[in-house]
Amino acid sequence: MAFNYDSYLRMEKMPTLWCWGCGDGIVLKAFVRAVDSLGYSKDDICVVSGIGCSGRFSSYVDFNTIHTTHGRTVAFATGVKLANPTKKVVVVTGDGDAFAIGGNHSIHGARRNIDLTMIVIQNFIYGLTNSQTSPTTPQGMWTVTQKIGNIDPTFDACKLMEASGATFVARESVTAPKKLEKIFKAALEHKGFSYVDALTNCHVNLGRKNKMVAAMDVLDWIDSITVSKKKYDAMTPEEQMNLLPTGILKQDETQREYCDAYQMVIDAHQGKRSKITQDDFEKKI
Ligand SMILES: Cc1ncc(C[n+]2csc(CCOP(=O)(O)OP(=O)(O)O)c2C)c(N)n1
Repeated sequence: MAFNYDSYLRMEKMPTLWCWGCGDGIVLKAFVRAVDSLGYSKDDICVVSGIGCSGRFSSYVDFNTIHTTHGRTVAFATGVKLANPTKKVVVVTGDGDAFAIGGNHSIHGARRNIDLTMIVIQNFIYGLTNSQTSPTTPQGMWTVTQKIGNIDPTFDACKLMEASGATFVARESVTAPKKLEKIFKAALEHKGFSYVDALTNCHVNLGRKNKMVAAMDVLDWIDSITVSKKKYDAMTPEEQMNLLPTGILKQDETQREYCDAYQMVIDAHQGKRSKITQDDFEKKI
């Protein structure tokens, strides 16, 4: 039987504002399928999104949702999670939202290892506002702010999140929706900060001016710059250049989660402990 998406969507908001052929819808479907197969109730989930095409995600899904200000998703989500530690709090954001204006929040969310799932809808451009350079726009590509070609060095969001302390980091493309769904499931099940780079096409605002007019052209380009982690790891550094590994890139279940750590602060305020010392961090709760 065909999967019934309607019960997870706000049908009154349909059709979406996403362009025809935009991969954001594939991300949404993979996410909904992941939630469904994990058996979470809709009320278990809170989706926090920012501003951008990606930001519309929270309008379309029928979970608890917050559509926040540009770049502040992780900050809002941190508050929601600390106040509701039993809920699955999911950030859905764009590459500009997450790593330009919101870069600082993303770093510190990962550093704290707070139990959020952060999904970046990675289209390599500011989509909604029509093609400004984002931190992940490849060098040499046309953007409306760098019309002779982007000179800014290309930015690997997964490496940043790994280095910042995220305990689950993964990347997958909308060209492999089943794999994307599987990665969303693993990210949602992970306790701690999980980061997923969901690569997708913006043929209208990135592709059109970069000789990739159709959605399929951008998807082919994404396929040409991605390779499974297994193959990537077997390559020489020269071969790895300009390629992005896909799959689960990091998974560490041993680190203390931030809501658990915060419980010590609550305990102190309730008179159940007098202080927090380094020893308290030697062992995982
Ligand atoms: C404080 C603030 N600065 C700038 C903007 C304008 N703005 C809205 S969306 C956006 C970029 C969105 O790009 P990205 O996060 O990559 O998301 P996409 O639209 O590609 O999904 C910008 C700069 C804003 N709304 N608020």
